[in-house]
Amino acid sequence: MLLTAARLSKVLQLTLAVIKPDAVAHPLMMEALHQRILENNFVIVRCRDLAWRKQDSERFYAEHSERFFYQRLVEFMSSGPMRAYILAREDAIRHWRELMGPTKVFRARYTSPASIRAQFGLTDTRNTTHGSDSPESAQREIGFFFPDFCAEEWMKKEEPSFRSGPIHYDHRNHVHSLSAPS
Ligand code: 3AN
Repeated sequence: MLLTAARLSKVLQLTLAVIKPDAVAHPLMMEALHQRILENNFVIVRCRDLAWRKQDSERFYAEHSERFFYQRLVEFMSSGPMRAYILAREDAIRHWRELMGPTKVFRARYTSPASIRAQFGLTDTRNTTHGSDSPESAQREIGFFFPDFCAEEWMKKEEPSFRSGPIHYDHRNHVHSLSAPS
């Protein structure tokens, strides 16, 4: 698929998106979520499938360690495979969070019925997806999931070309690139 990205004039912003174990467990749901990413004009900069040990989960969610749902969250996030993405778009953080909808699934169904959490979420913990909530957390979370990725370098060297396009979608690796996949 060829995307002509000349439409984009604002600088692309990076965010970290995760498809959580409840959704990855259902291949059709995972495919539907992947399509939502593509349909909503996100550039998929990186994509990786992984699983967490309990310690990874505890470290990632350390800020919630005093909350009543912490243990449940930690167990859940290390209960099976996940898929992580680095996404780029103008205002990527806000757009991805809007697409996910509110944290609480019942609220999402009521206030944002078209959102991902409204449509696919099971409970307030098993709510399908994660998204960074600020540029600072995006930077930290991208580093957590993609330690070899240098956001600063990508913004300097790749962002202008991805913004002005054309860009291609590589079906095999589930990412966009500047050159057509061979
Ligand atoms: P969000 O993921 O929408 O930014 P946070 O950062 O407040 O929400 O919470 C992190 C994760 O903790 C949520 N995605 C959800 O899995 C879980 N969580 C948050 N609030 C609750 C709650 N009231 N009950 C159960 N789990 C929750």
